[in-house]
Amino acid sequence: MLTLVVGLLTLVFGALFLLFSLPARPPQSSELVKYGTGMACAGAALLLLRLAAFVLPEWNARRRSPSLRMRREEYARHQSRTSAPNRARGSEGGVLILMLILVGLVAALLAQSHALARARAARETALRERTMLRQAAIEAAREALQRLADDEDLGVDSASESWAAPLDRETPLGIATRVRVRDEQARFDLNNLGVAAGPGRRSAEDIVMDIKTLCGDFSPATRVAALRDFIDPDSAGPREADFYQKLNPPHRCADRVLSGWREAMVVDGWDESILARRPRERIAGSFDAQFVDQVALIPLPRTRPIPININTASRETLRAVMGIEQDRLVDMVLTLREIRPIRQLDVFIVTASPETFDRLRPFIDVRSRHFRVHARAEWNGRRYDIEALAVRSDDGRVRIAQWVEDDLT
Ligand SMILES: [Ca+2]
Ligand SMILES: [Ca+2]
Repeated sequence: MLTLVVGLLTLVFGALFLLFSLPARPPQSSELVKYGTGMACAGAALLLLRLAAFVLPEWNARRRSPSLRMRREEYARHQSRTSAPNRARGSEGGVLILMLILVGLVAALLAQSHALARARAARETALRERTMLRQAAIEAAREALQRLADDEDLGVDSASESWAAPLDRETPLGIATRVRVRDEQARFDLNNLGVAAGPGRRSAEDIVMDIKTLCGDFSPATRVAALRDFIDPDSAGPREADFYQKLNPPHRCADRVLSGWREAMVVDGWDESILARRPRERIAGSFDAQFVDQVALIPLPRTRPIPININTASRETLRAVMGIEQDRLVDMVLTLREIRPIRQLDVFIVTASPETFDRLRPFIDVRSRHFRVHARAEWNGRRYDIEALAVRSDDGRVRIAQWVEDDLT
């Protein structure tokens, strides 16, 4: 009886496994087929064994000897009259409990295997989608970098050039990609604070103070000096290594160019609020510029300042770099570049004095070498972002100076 029940159950569960394997996907289905085939074979073997060991010999014996059959029947009747019912019931109860335990075990095994396979399939799907999104974002970024390299006029750069146009696409797989290329030299690079001003030249510190003033901060000197000390390689100043070592907890003074905004937030007097956009209506007039729109952080060491591009910089950045008092010069630049991008800096010598031109020369240019590429791929509510800092040399070759990937899924 036991072999019959166990054999039948194993066979049935083997068949169930095989049935489950039909709608399942490759890694899951092959495992289910493996389990199912094994169990079905074991069940069938058990039933065959029972057939060969008990059923066939009994059937043969009965067929050959009618007297034996009669004796068996008489014995069975006798057993049923005496203690047999109790024993049979006990044996049937044992088989039933065993059967239930077996059913439970197999069901648990089946459920666990199913859950594991589903979790694995979900992980694999997520990984596949992430790879697809990443590939699409890389492809989009690569196309933007190629457009930068293909710039036909490397002598001048303006916001109307093809590399500056937004690039929105959809891949054949339905992944939406968008790329934006930002001229990093349209803004003033705060890392210029690490370069000492030459004689007769405007200092980066004065420029950053003018930016802060245009943004409504009328007492920026201490904060700007702290940022300068943090970036410049020397240790002469009020906010150098000794100041940061005395803090609790102490931290290091960078004394080099900053690689990102997080580093700038360590500087005494600087925090996230400096990068937050202020409501325009709070300060009316010409002091409502947004600091975050005027500045950049190009994480490259330098011996000379990285200039702004006067063809792409905003009015506020132009005012800060040339000096708040240089409105005439700023207006002239804005008027000239409306007509066509400014190709030569000679125009400054005509409008401003040679001294003014000399003072500003390290901070102004008509072309750009540093670009920030933002590529995003989106599909099915998942997002993948790539941000790259591209540096274009004078011969048009583009190299990646910084590459950051952000999986926003
Ligand atoms: Ca160009
Ligand atoms: Ca320093």
